[in-house]
Amino acid sequence: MEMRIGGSRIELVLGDITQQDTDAIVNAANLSLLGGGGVDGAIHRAGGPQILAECRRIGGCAAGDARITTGGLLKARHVIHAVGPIYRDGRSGEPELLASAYQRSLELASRFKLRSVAFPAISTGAYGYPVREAAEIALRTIAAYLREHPEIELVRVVLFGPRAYEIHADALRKLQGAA
Ligand code: AR6
Repeated sequence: MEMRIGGSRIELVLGDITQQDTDAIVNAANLSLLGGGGVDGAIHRAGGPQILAECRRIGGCAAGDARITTGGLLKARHVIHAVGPIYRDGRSGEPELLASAYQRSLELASRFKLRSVAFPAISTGAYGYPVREAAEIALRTIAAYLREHPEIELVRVVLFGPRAYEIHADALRKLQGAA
C-alpha cells in the first residue's frame, strides 16, 4: 500500500529491514548504539563489524535522536540509528520522543542527500509501544516531513508481520482520508 505526497511517496511493505535497497535503512537502536536484539541485532549481523566500529566512535545517542553510519555489507549505503522511547504509560513524553526519532532520522537523510529511506516500526518491539498508537505517530510525522521536503522521494515502512502491516495500513488510510 502507498500514499503519494507531491512527487514523493510513503510505502508500506511486509518484509525484513535488512534486505531493503533504499539509500538508508533505519535501526531501532538504544542509547548505547552498541547493538541489541530485534532489528538492531539483525542489522549488525547482516551489515558486519564496520557499523559497530562507527557506532563506538559516535559514543551513544539520546532518546528521540538519531545518528548515521555506513551500511557496511548491507544493500543500503547508510544506517541511520534512531533511538525510540521505552513505552511506560503514553503520558511520559513517549509520543513526542517517538515523533522526534522519525523526524531526526529524516533530517539526517536530507542532510546526506539521500532519496530513499526504510524504517522499521521503532519502539514497537522490545520497547513495548502499542503498535496502533506508534503507527499513527510514525506515519503522521513522515507525511508532514515529506510535504516540506520533496528531496526525499520514498519512505518505506517495513513491517515484520501481517498484524503490524494491517495496523499500519489502517493508520495510512485514516491519514489519507484526513489529507
Ligand atoms: N525487519 C523489520 N522489522 C523487524 C525485524 C526485521 N528484521 N525484526 C524485528 N522487527 P525492536 P524497539 C520488528 O525490538 O522496540 C533492541 O535490543 C519488531 O517486530 O527491534 O525499538 C535495541 O538494541 C517490532 O515491531 O525495537 C534496543 O535495546 C519492531 O521491528 C531495543 O531493542 C521494533 O522492534 C529497541 O526496541
